[in-house]
Amino acid sequence: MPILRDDPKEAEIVSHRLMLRAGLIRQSSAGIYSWLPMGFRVLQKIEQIVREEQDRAGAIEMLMPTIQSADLWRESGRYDDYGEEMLRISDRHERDMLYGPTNEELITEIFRNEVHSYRDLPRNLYHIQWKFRDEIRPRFGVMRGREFLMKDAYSFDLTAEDAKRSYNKMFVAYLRTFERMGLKSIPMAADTGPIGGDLSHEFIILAETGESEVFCHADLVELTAPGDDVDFESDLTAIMEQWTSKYAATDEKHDAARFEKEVAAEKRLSARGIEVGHIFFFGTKYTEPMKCQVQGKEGELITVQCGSYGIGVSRLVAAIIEASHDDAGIIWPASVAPYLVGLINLKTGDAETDAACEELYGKLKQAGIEVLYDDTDERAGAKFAAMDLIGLPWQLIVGPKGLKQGEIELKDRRSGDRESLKPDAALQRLIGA
Ligand code: 5CA
Repeated sequence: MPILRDDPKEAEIVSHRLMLRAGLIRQSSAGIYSWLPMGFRVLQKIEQIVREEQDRAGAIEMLMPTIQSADLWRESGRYDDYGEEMLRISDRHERDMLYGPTNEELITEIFRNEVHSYRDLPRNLYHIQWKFRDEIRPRFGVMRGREFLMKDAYSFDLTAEDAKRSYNKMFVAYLRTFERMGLKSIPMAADTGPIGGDLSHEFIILAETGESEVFCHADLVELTAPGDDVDFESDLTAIMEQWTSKYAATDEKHDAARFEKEVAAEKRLSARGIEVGHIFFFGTKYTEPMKCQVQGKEGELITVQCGSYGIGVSRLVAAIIEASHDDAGIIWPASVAPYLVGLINLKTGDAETDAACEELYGKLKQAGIEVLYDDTDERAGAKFAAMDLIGLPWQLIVGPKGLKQGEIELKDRRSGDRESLKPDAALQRLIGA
């Protein structure tokens, strides 16, 4: 947990600064990072929320490799189109390979080889895997990296109408996913770029440091995501209507005249945002050239209708920090915090304090609560600063003075409120948190 006292010079935005200072990441080369233990824990928490919501929506997890064969990309026509962002590699036999920037071709190949009947559709397959894009300007740490972790899902349907249903499921799953991480995401009509198709939404977190310029109706900020009782097999059009009938567009799709006509002046929100997810419906863009077909009821051949759905898993670590921090450091929402509690021993080496801490540590672990124990020899001030910087939701502060009264302190990182409690009462509070 290498903590930096001073702001690193290379970091331009607060999340990058705090990720370096709190010891979450270290740069290995431009736009490529190592995840240190604390950062890795957060990355895994985020990944798990993404996984649970994909599974809930009916998508099935798998894993595809990072290295792909260029031949597949020649089939779809994207090998030349993708340009310099693609990292091209040749192996010892001088075969052209590449580090995957996305997986439409590879999943389409798997699908066409393994699935032959209409009975196997619809199907949505996803993986959580590292991607590489040789960005011209990697910047802001993991916000725009060259190597980054993405969840990408791919849906396969018989008709465009069915495909729209698959699209809606992912749309709703995304609203829930980001809300569980304490983020307010707004879906916005978006450009499709090199992925293609004509129906697409970006999921945007409003933040001053965001790279995208966005325009939307202010009421969208007030909406809450569907609850965990949402039935993904039911008709989701009412939810879609609620979230897409009001104006919301990214810079590339923005139409100033329409914005002014559809949105009253006091409701016009123009802001900056971070793109944490992007979903696409592109029909047969890949299945047509790659001849991915299944047999229909009458034995006829049907070209499969597809969409793809991405979430920037590593980018989310930075996005959450942009949305949740103060002058002292990060404030993790409990759902993604590396640990729920930080236990601070104010006088390491003092037998009574050590014993009280050890006992609390044991009981917390036994109750299944993730706890980080600071038993270093640092002075109290440094321990408080470090604990605030790394931003665990709760702090338990144990020192000889309090113990004389039989009490310890419980601090809420977000509000800063501190309360003196008997150790057992503090434990109960955390078990209920
Ligand atoms: N194949 C589609 C969907 S699976 C796709 O690749 N979409 S994407 O290009 O929009 O990327 C999906 C998500 O990955 C983005 O919304 C963004 O959150 C994240 N992302 C894209 N590029 C980067 C990058 N350079 N650094 C960090 N995250 C990125």
